[in-house]
Amino acid sequence: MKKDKILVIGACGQIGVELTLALRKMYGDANVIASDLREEHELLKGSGPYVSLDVMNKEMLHVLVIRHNITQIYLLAAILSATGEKNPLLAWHINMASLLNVLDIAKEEGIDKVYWPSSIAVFGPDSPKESTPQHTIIEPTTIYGISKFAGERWCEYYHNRYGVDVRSLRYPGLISYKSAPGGGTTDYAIEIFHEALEEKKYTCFLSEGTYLPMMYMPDAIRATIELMESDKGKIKVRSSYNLGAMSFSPKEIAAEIKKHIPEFTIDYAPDYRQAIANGWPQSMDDENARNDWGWKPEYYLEKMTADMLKNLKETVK
Ligand code: NAD
Ligand code: AKB
Repeated sequence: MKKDKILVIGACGQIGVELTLALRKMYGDANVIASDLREEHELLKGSGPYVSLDVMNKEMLHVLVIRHNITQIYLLAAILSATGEKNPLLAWHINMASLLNVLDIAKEEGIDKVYWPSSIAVFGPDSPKESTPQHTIIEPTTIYGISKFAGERWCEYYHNRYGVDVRSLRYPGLISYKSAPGGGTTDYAIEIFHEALEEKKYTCFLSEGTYLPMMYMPDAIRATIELMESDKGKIKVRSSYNLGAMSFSPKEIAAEIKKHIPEFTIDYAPDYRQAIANGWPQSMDDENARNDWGWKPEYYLEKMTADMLKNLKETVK
């Protein structure tokens, strides 16, 4: 078992639950402290220590880090794209202050490693849409994307200026069955499975031809851990790595689900999230991640759909 003490902030969210459980397997239950504003998630209960924490409270966070001799911090608390557009100033405030609190404490306390996710949302309408490169025009138009891009610059700055070993991935839309998504534009790709099983029909808030980069949660958890476990010298990108797996449209995922549930139907009623999706890439070029630390996805549309339906059916039973 590895000797480290890890703090996961935002542990009750879509990624946090699964990442915390994966880290507990690797580092030992007692060595991974889950924390969140919300009540402890059902799947985390009994699996290890849980602390109620508002990451905006820097003093409290600092005390927690010192008291538990924390050596690694995973910061997952954030306001996502769709929710962010409803209250842009709040989204900016939370997304930036949470990161700066963590980076600054990491610098002060000599934390070994920090993980903070960015997103495909850093790209904007003028970025290339297909196989969007690591380095290209980055002019995000959502407050979420703007905060992620600024966050990337801060990560690189803290690494270059203070030597903080902070690592980051630009996740695509993440698809999972264990924990619910938290207010994103890509959430349709999770809702569609629940509605297909429960109602046999789904009204999608994006139009049928909206292609977006997506990833199945097991791949995202593995990518995160592989990045964090890589030798320092292999990490050449200190802002955030492009990360890719699959790209599909609502029409394509509906057709894939129909192979398993023939009576399933879909219709479309695009709302304000369509404009957000229109500004994002359709697929990602993740060559840097592949070359630097060996990234390779395992799930594409067909395999992910079969696995989602199998697991959701078991959960509903
Ligand atoms: P989520 O909304 O599901 O979870 C975030 C968690 O943070 C929630 O449990 C929430 O209660 C907690 N939180 C919010 N404010 C807090 C505060 N002040 N103090 C402590 N906890 C607080 O989000 P997620 O989908 O798990 O995303 C985690 C990270 O990954 C975010 O930075 C997000 O931008 C990024 N990301 C997610 C996706 C995706 O598809 N899920 C894609 C790209 C990037
Ligand atoms: C969102 O839709 O906001 C997230 C993301 C791609 O960052 N899923």
